[in-house]
Amino acid sequence: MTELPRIAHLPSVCPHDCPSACSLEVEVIDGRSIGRVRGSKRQSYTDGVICAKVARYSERIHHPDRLLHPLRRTGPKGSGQFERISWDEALDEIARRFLAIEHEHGAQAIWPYYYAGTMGLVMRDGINRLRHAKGYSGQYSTICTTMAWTGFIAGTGRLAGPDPREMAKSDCVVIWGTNAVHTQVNVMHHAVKARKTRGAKIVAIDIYHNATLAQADLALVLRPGTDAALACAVMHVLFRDGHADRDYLAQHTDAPDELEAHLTDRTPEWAAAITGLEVAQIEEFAALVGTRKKSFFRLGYGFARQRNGAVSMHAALSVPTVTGAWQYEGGGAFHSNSGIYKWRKSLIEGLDLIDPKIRQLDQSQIGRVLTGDAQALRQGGPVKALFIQNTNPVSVAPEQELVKQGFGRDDLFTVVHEQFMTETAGMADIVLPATQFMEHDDIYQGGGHQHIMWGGKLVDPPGECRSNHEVICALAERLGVQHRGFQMSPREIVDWTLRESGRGTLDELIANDFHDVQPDYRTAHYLDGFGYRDKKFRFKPDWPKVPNANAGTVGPYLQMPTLPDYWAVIENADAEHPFRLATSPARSFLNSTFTETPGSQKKEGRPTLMLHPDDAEKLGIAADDEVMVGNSRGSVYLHAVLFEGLVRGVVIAESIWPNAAHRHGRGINTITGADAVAPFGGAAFHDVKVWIKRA
Ligand SMILES: Nc1nc2c(c(=O)[nH]1)N[C@H]1C(S)=C(S)[C@@H](COP(=O)(O)OP(=O)(O)OC[C@H]3O[C@@H](n4cnc5c(=O)[nH]c(N)nc54)[C@H](O)[C@@H]3O)O[C@H]1N2
Ligand SMILES: Nc1nc2c(c(=O)[nH]1)N[C@H]1C(S)=C(S)[C@@H](COP(=O)(O)OP(=O)(O)OC[C@H]3O[C@@H](n4cnc5c(=O)[nH]c(N)nc54)[C@H](O)[C@@H]3O)O[C@H]1N2
Ligand code: SF4
Ligand SMILES: [Mo]
Repeated sequence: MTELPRIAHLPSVCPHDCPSACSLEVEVIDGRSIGRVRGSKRQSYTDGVICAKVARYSERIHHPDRLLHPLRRTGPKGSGQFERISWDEALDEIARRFLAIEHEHGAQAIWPYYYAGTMGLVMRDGINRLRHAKGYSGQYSTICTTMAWTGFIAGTGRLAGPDPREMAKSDCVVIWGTNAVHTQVNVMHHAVKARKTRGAKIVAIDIYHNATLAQADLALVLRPGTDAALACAVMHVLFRDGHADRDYLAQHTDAPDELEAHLTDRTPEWAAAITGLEVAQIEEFAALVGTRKKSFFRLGYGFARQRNGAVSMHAALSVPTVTGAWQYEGGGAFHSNSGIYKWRKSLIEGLDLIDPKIRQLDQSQIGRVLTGDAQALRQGGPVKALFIQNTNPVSVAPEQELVKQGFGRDDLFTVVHEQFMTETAGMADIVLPATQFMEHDDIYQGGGHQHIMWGGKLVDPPGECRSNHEVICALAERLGVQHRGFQMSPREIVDWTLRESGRGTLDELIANDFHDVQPDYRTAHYLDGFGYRDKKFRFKPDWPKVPNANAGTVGPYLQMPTLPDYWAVIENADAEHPFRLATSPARSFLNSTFTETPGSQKKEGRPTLMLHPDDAEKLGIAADDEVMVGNSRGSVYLHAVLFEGLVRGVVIAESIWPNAAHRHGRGINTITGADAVAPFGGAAFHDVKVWIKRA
């Protein structure tokens, strides 16, 4: 190996679950420790910009509380009493218990459970190879993307859109239902470029006057779950004022005349009553996107985390279709590029071993699954063992009371592979210490952009930490299952996957750190047609048939509106629950990650509830008072922050704090619901009716 200078600047990739998937430049000191982390200037979507929490990553990688050794529980479940054991003892015990459970209850009694704590393809998805090789229960991953992706694909037929760097070439950037300043800072970077260089307007649409709206030229604060009403009224005005591109509509869409007729009575007055916006605001927004054909709609996840979320996403997506914005550089709509990569994942995930008869358990319903809900178990036997990587359900999953009951079961054997003693690890029987991204090799892709990126190992892990891949392979050996993926290194797996997917070789990727795989302009703008066989955009999607992966229909999908419309299936406020709560993301946390770093803790302070001063007064609540917020699922304690930038009756708890940061250890997901959202499932984290009182 060549001698490195005392401080080397080495390339890497942020592995966290964030659409920005930033290319990084990391200061590595003496080949051993991490200094500052910066955004790569070479990768043109990152363009030198990253968020503050990752810039101070040395706090997280060199954190004194990192797990360093395997642990076995010695006290009661959740007591925090563990003893140190060796890796061999840990792996032998896991294998012995898994085999015994399989023998007694069948392989489907074991549920490997994972999510996107790392977005590296090998480390994130390798768990599925073990799952498929053993015939363990499947995971239907619904906690994040299901409603948003379904709503987008419903219109376009494909999960892709114009090059997101085109935001900088737009005349109007519409940031809808994403708090980009918190959740994907690069969107702001490109949008602000457009404002500086060409006088573009930035429109931001949310349910509170958040950090993104503070930077917008037009900030629209509407009632939660009413976005489709706004979209319909905007389209009404576009048709009324001659800003609909009728030639484009005739050529590229399925039912423009029906849409126009349907919108006749979806007036700004109609939408104002539903959304709480002023008629003049709706008119102003419609005039902006009607006259500025280069309008770029950057559609986020947040507004789809409502029980009508798929319908809202599809309605918002329909607006640039009516104006024909897709035809222009800097115009159209973008949500995610996850559809462009088309990986061959048979080696990573062991897809050749899948048995389609095995049940798929809903990730979001882990509380119901573990407490024996027959429907959640798909009428099958109980789950007797969990094997968890890259996720922290005893904090982030809805219906926490059930989740905690489930994890507390004495007859459940739980293994958690983690970097920290999270609230999930705290409930485990065996805890295994995991590497962080700079301590292992992996490949990454951008959801909010179009790069494939290499993140190589930069430093040795502390203590006895092992990567997900190492653990999966070691378990496979002890469980007696075969697949060549278990015999290969991450580098070999990545090289094979790249070659088979037509993306060159690993050496080529490493030589350049990343590849820009943006589809050509005509494809990205759907100029030669949308993703459906007849090439038409769907204003009238056939909801049950929308091509979003492994979907079975759930919820009131038969009542979904056929054309874009306000669909009143949200948890509307009622006499006992006069308020609507959303659990919007905090800036310095990323889900439950970074709740352990001092820099982030200091920035966030304590768990709070933002409420309108008039609502507070009515409830006799003053700033800083402790308040109780609840519904039929339970109740939580937070501290009041009075905030004018809210619609009356709406409250926000920026999240996700550990349960332990709240009184009685009951965190915000105590009161969120796990009922599956139509048409294909998902959790409506921002759609919660509650009562509020002074504690
Ligand atoms: N700092 C930080 N960054 C993150 C995360 C984090 O927790 N913190 N999480 C990461 C993950 S896993 C994901 S999936 C992405 C998600 O990132 P986003 O796409 O930004 O989605 P959300 O974070 O769910 O919510 C975004 C906004 O939607 C708003 N919202 C809620 N309901 C409605 C509604 O009915 N209408 C409208 N118009 N707006 C509504 C919320 O108030 C919030 O401001 O962010 C990632 N990045
Ligand atoms: N109330 C409310 N709840 C929400 C949301 C919300 O907006 N509001 N958002 C939801 C969304 S969008 C999502 S995506 C989920 C996300 O929820 P989670 O999937 O739980 O995401 P994180 O909290 O970031 O937890 C990821 C965990 O993975 C671990 N990890 C990271 N890298 C590795 C690795 O290489 N190996 C191993 N073994 N572990 C690793 C980290 O230490 C961390 O504890 O939360 C959901 N929950
Ligand atoms: S913005 Fe997102 S991808 Fe970029 S460094 Fe921060 S968390 Fe990572
Ligand atoms: Mo997410």
